[in-house]
This record gives sequence, structure tokens and C-alpha cells, in this order.
Amino acid sequence: MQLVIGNKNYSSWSLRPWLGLKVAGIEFDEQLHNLYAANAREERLQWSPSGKVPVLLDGDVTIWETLAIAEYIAERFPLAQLWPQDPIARALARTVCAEMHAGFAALRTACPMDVRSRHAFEMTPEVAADVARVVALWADCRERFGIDSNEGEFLFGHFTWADAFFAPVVTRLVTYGIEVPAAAQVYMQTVLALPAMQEWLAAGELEVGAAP
Ligand SMILES: N[C@@H](CCC(=O)N[C@@H](CS)C(=O)NCC(=O)O)C(=O)O
Repeated sequence: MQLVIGNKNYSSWSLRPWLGLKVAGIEFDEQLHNLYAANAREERLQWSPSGKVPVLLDGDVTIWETLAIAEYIAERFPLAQLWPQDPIARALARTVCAEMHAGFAALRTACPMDVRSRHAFEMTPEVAADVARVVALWADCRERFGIDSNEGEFLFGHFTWADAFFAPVVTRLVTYGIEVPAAAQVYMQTVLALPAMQEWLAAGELEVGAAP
């Protein structure tokens, strides 16, 4: 199985399936693609019909779109429990992943992922509203499904796709110095402390080149 990903410093969508596979201990080959190379789109099109990364290649199966990659991995490796076991928790985990996938446009546009940098940021009402929604969503998941777990401060008691989907939000809050309440900070530390997350951040530091 091969996962094609973009620059670790910049590619938020790539981080999500990469992190899920790593935390679950699923073996895969990593194909790193420079999103900013002169022929980048042509290169991506050899793997991905949408011309975007991440792309999962499994034999003659090609899966693009991060949500579909997450579902495919969860079905192929059910013991990894990348979705919660409880059907209600699982439905909510899928809901928040879909909300992340389709939403938070203001935060994503104003604060693009840039894990190795720290940027001054002047808050706008639109970004503040997105951050408030993220914080409320994390609190709701933690209160209903995460709080009694002894496996860590994850959204659903143990690491799931929901944590992978919000990992790039965690890095954005750090990069742009956006303050959040203490409970959200505890959750962020849990994500940042994952060895796989540390590995991604270290690789992002070492990457050469800056986005245009
Ligand atoms: N909806 C896609 C979004 C993927 C995406 O936008 N990937 C970016 C890198 S993070 C990309 O390939 N950008 C190149 C381009 O848009 O031309 C998914 O969920 O996987």
C-alpha cells in the first residue's frame, strides 16, 4: 500500500491519512510529492485523477479524497479501530470529520498550514467563529465520549480518525498563536505529543523550500 502525500510543512490533507496509518501501526510506503514543483500537477495526475493529494494506492485500487481514504483504511484494517466501536460515537466521529472536510473555510483560508513557522495573526470575526466552533466541538466530543478514557485525552477515548482530521487545526492554532481555553489546550498537547505527529513535524522542519 502506498500513500502519496504533499509537503509535510504545508499539506494538511496529507497529514490526516498519514497520521491515521502511523498511529494504527499499519505499514505503507510513503511517496512524497512536492506540491510546488514546476510540473507538480502533471506529476500528481499520474496517481490521482483529481490532481490532488493525498492518494492511496493499494494494488490496482486508487482512492483519492481524504474521507474515502479514511473509510477504506478503516474497512481494510478493522482491528485498528480507527472509528469508535460504539455506533453513536462512530456516527458522531464521522459527523465531525465531515464537518471538518466541508467547513472551517475562514480558518483554513486565513491560516494555511505551515508547521515549522510562527506567524503573527490579527484575528477576524470569521476566524474567531470557526475557532469557537472547533473548541465547542472538541469539548462536546470529549465530554460525551472521551473524558473517562485512560488511553489519553482524545476526542473519542482513544485515537480515531476524528483526531487525525483535527490534527492540522491543532498545528494551525500553534502556528498562528491563536489562544484557546485550557481544555482545548490539553487536547492539543495530546495530539502534538503523538510520536507520529512529532515525526511529521520534524520532517516538516527539514523540508527545503517555501510555498510561493
Ligand atoms: N478534497 C481533497 C482535498 C485535497 C487537497 O486539496 N490537496 C491539496 C494539498 S493539501 C492539493 O493537492 N493541492 C493541489 C491543487 O489543488 O492543485 C481531499 O479531501 O483529499
